[in-house]
Amino acid sequence: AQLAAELSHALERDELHLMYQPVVDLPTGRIVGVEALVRWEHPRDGMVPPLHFIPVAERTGLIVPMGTWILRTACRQAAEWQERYGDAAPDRMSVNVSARQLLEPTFPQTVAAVLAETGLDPSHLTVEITETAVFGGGRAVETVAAIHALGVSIALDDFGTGHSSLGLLRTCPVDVLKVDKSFVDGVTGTVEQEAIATSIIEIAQALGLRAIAEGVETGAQAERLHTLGYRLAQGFHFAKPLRSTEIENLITLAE
Ligand code: G
Ligand code: G
Ligand code: MN
Ligand code: NA
Repeated sequence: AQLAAELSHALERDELHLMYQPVVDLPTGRIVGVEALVRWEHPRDGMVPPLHFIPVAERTGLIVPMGTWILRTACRQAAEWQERYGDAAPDRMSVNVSARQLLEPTFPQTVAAVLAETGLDPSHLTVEITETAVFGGGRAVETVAAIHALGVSIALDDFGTGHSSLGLLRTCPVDVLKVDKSFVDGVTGTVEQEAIATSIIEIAQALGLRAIAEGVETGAQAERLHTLGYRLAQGFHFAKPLRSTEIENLITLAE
């Protein structure tokens, strides 16, 4: 209850900020995208991890205004990078959206308003949803379809760990599969474990979807994923979530 009360002031007191984790093109090593990840710097307790406060924000409904702030901040940052660096800027900004936000029928209008306000072209935005978020109700799928219709990409986060992975690919417009770290860990494990990562890239290729391998921690995993046909990857091996200025240093270095 204490946390919920303090969290409700965090937005207005400017205690939240975003970090950005690079998504890397395996063949070239180029940063082709970033995923925005929210952080709460509590005035007394220091950094509170999202795994602690996102569930609280979901329960209280605070995730709705907080999610809009996250979306606006990420889109503003992406628009600024596009303007400043052009083709050298990461092509895509990925934003996590929780189940609770998808239950708001007005959410697609919020996305449209944020794109208009920030001037970000929808082709530069990806919204990450989980399988579980869209599994619950038909309404969430309609909401996702409306966002997709704006020209925004839809990514299925933690792919393979939820409830209805494969059926969902038929009913919900999806552009990107984010392959869960548990399967990425398997590529340097047994033949059976590797077979899952292989099957997922085959599904992605057959359906014309992009696949991003998540949680890549070693060079051996990165090489193996590339050999299996993966093109995009994210993880501590390449970069942890970074401050915007650190991303800018990387862009300038690569230019
Ligand atoms: O860095 P990591 O500790 O950032 O994130 C932990 C969890 O919190 C992940 O499941 C991630 O998807 C979620 N998360 C991080 N940032 C956001 C955000 O901006 N919105 C939502 N809904 N979830 C987030
Ligand atoms: O659920 P989602 O995929 O949005 O969560 C992203 C989370 O994964 C964040 O907490 C982020 O900090 C974390 N993360 C990113 N790369 C790695 C990695 O290589 N290893 C581990 N253990 N976590 C990672
Ligand atoms: Mn994510
Ligand atoms: Na994920």
